[in-house]
Amino acid sequence: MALDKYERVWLTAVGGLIGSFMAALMVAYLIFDIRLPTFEGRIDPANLSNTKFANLGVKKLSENNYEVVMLAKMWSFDVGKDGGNPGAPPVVRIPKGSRVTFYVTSLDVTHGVYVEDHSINLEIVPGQIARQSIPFNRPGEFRIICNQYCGTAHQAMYGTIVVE
Ligand SMILES: [Cu+2]
Repeated sequence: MALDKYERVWLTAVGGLIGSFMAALMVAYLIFDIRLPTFEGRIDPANLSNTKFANLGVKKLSENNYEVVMLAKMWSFDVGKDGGNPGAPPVVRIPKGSRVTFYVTSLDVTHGVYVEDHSINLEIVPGQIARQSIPFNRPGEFRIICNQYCGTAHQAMYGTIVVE
C-alpha cells in the first residue's frame, strides 16, 4: 500500500506524540512513584465504630511504610491523638523516605485532601472511603489542605505533615 508523503509525515508525528505521552506515564509511574487515588469502599458516616475510622491515627506497617487514617469534617481534619493537640490542626510526623497510604472519609459534606508539593488530590465524599499512597522523600513541612469548598470555615481546614 502506497502512502502519501504527507500522510506518512502526519502518522509519524502522531505516533511520536502518543509514544511520548506513554513514556511520560511510565516515568510518572516507575520513577516518580505516582499512583491514582482509589475508591476503597462505602461506609456509613453515622456509624464508624466498627470500621477502620474507629481508630484514627498514624500506624507504622513496616520499615518506611505508614498508614494515616483520617477523618474530614466541617471544618477540620482529625487524625486522633497522633495529630498533636486536640482541637488544633493536626501535625503528622513521618520519617523521610516513607511511603504513606492515606485513608480518608467525611462525616458531613464533600471535602478535599491536597498535600503541598506532593502528588495527592483526593475528593472526600461522605459515605465513601478514599485511599491513596504517596512517597515522602524530601524533608520539610507540607500543609494538608482541604481543596473543596465545604462551608464558612473552609479556609481554616488544614493540617501539616512534617517529614524528618
Ligand atoms: Cu473545605
